[in-house]
Amino acid sequence: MGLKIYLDGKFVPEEDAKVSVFDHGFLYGDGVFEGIRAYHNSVFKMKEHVDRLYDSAQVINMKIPLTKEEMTEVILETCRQNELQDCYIRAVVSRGKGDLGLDPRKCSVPTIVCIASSISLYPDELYEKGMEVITVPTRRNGPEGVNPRIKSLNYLNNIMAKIEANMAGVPEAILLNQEGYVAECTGDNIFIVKNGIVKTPAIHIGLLDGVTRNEVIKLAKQMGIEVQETTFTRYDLFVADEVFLTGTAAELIPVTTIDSRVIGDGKPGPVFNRLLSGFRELVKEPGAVIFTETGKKKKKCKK
Ligand code: PXG
Repeated sequence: MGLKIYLDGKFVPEEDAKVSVFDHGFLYGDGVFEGIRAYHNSVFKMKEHVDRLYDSAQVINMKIPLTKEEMTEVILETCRQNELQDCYIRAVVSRGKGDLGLDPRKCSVPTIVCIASSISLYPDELYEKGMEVITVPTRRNGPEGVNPRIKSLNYLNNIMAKIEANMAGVPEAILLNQEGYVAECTGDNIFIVKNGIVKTPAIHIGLLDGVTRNEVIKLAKQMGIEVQETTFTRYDLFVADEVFLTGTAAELIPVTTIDSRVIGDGKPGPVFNRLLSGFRELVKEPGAVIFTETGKKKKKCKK
């Protein structure tokens, strides 16, 4: 059975979910998005994702024609329409339909899409054995260009890095910034552990302010582990005791080799294991509820 997609105020079957070829999201990558996850009938960190979506839109000077409350409801209703209680949700807002010129003033209304689908996860084996990654020649966009804090529809920088990872036969790539400091991966943030201290690149060096990243920082602090948001290089990656990645899809995933160097003792480390267990407890806490008892009753009444 196909998905029901939210498109500009309506739910339509996926085969009818079509956007104009004059949409500036298509022509120029002019727009913003979020990747969100629902666990056991509840959307994880809804507010954080909706806030980031509106911040991204604000920075590109695009007014989303829904309030945050309405957007929250669109996301929940998309899960309901597809009867999904554990899923990956993609909310997309593009500049909308314009003409062939790049002037956004020609686009009168942003296009809003929300998709909820089953999630494709990394295989369990990677969580147990760890992942091989490489650093790639493509550098992360600098904050003075398209700031990586904007979760924009222009992911070419990350896609270039992903191609380089694909060519090397590994699932993820680490991007450095223009100065050679470690920034992040194509769709994940990065952490290292050295002498019991958890370190992750500071936001200002140019990376996405990841929702999972922030939860992991909070968790580590709650566990009494020192956390530093700082700068570090490939050297620090190679000599780290542990390296792991964080993201909505991946949650926390251990890295065991980088550019063929074995990290630590080549298996997921103790700090990683504690943080992953902590995170998996966190996702069980109730968040924005998809199906409430009253919601279910309402659905029945309509039939
Ligand atoms: N950095 C980048 C560049 C991202 O796109 C993250 C970090 C992690 O952030 P969150 O907020 O999810 O903890 C992301 C988000 C995919 C996919 O299909 C993943 C992301 C975005 C788009 C697609 O793997 N990750």
